Amino acid sequence: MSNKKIAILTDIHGNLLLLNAVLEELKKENIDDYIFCGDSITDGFDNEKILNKIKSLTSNVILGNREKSILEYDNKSWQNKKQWKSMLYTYNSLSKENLDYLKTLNIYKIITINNVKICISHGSPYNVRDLVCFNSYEIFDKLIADFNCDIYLFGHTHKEYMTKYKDKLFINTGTLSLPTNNKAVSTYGILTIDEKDIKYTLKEYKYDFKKIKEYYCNSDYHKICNEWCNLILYTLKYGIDYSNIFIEFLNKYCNNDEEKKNQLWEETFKEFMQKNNLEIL
Ligand SMILES: [Mn+2]
Repeated sequence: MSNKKIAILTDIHGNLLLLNAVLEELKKENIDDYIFCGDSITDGFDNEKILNKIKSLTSNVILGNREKSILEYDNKSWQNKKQWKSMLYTYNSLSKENLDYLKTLNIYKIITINNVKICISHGSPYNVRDLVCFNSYEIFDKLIADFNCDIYLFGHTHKEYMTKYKDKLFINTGTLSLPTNNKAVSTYGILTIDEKDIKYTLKEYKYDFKKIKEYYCNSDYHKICNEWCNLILYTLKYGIDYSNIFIEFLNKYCNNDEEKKNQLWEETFKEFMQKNNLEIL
């Protein structure tokens, strides 16, 4: 049985620049296969190219909450709603071929490599939006009972960890493009599996923010989805989850009222940026 080296990538969120940069780094590693743990698209503009790339690399791909939202879109509720501009941008940018490709994906997948059973999911195999952390032992116990795998892979939280529990590995490789640990880096993982041993390494890729800024600011996404694009850019610059922090800030005024969110979107965004001393790009 030969060594197998597997690269694990998650939460690419539409950033082809970082996907390509990390794939370039992985060329040095002699990777045998890839695993993608969801949220590959939305929040950026290269959604088509990313799906084409992923499809060409592997079949170890599952749905994140972002892909699931795209698939469940009713073709009307995001129209003329500023808070949904970015999601609508992604939906409109996808070809029928790639929408059909997304329909073939499940929210979890179990694969076997050198007799090691790996469960791939985004939130969890139960729900794409589950938040599984390094110490979610109750969920770990349920997963062991329900799926009997050796390794469980997650995405979604953008927080990397590796927990060994009851002789199983529970791993989140973080995120390629929306860091949250006050660190402007992409994180991904490499699993090496041979007959007797499983080795896991977390990798960091330090990107040049200037290039990221150029990449976004030269796109039509920056014009069409300017507010969201700014929040994504500052998340990348500082490793602070500005998009979620902004949504919480907006919700204080809107109580999840969709019409109010639409009305207050722009002025609340300006207020938010000012309060955080962030210049609008
Ligand atoms: Mn997610």
